[in-house]
Amino acid sequence: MSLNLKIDKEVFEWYYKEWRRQEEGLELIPSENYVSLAILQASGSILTNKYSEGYPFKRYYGGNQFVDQIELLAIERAKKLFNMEHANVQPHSGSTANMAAYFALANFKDKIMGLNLQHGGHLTHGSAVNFSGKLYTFISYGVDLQTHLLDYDEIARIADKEKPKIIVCGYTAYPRQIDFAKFSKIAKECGSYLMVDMAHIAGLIAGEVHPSPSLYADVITSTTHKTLRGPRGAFILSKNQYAQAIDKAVFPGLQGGPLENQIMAKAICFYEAMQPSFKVYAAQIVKNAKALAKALLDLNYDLITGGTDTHLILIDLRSKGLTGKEAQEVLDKAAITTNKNTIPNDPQSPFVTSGLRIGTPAITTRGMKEQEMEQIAHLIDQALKNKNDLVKLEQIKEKVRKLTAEFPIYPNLLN
Ligand code: DSN
Repeated sequence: MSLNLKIDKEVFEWYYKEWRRQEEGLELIPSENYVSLAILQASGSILTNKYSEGYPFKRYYGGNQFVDQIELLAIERAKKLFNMEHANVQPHSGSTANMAAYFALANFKDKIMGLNLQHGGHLTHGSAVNFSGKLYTFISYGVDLQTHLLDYDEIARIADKEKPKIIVCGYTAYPRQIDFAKFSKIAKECGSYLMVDMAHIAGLIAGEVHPSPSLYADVITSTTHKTLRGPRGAFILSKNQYAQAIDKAVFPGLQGGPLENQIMAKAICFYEAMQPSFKVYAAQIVKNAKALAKALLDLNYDLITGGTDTHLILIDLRSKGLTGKEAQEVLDKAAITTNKNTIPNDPQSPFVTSGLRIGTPAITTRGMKEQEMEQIAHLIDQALKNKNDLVKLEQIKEKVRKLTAEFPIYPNLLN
């Protein structure tokens, strides 16, 4: 693979640098991960050559007899892994998956309820600048401003008043478990569909360290590339009664040809997530996140909700006199990759923010454990305390390089 990539020298030069960045840096963005070599190869496989508009055995192109079998494997594995009746594995992204779910369950302008973006919701959960906020009437719920936890009584009160067509739960910056049974009760009482966007926690659910929404959700959407450690892409699960509407919404409603190379990689991702070793991985993600949270608390960092039950930690930087943007930029200089994030009722703009979102899926894939989490908390702290000292930041980067060298990911990829 590497030799052929070298044919385009300009691209290869940047690709080489990106490989080194991934290999030598600490990846703490909670929505990123490192896929297996099998998944990497499936993504770059000959299936990228094939047009397969339609669904297995109902295609608009010939020559799909083998691709059909691969897509079917992905579908069957997704259903089994998450214990749902129907799966559509074609969505290219989480946003498309959410769009398809809305298309299937609601009409334009209908009311949909989702968590406020500033409190940890996603752009597609009703942001005014996103299709969701433009096409539907979104009603936001927030977290409790003291505890930063979901307030189920308040959510029930809003749902009862607004009677939304869909209630969406599942978030991008919420560090605690979600009580799907409570959401289901609220949705049932006001005649709403319950949609769970489990993108962030899909791997934790597959690994049985977060409760599953399968008994409660009408529709579940997810990406494959976060804690689930699969290729970039998405899928939708549902009860059988919504299968046809979901499939129609994805194709021909929103997409044309599915990316069968990515679908093959999704099939492998689901296979990997069914192995006993994945349960060990998922459990370690949470153990690492708890250890990292504790080490940060010991260093006097304020954490939203005071800690984590998941893969994700949201640091409130206000007491440190830093914005999220500053912290992200300083840590980048030390080869520690994080992302700025709003905190509930953030006084800063979404581009600046007062929060920093970090997580453990990628470093856990590298094999790091609790002991390394303590080291990482100190590296973060040292970097932030020396934000203007380029020599110090370079020294911290060297420490990061030494640490990551002990836990290689794709050491021979470009040989
Ligand atoms: N952009 C994703 C995240 O980083 O959480 C959500 O889609």
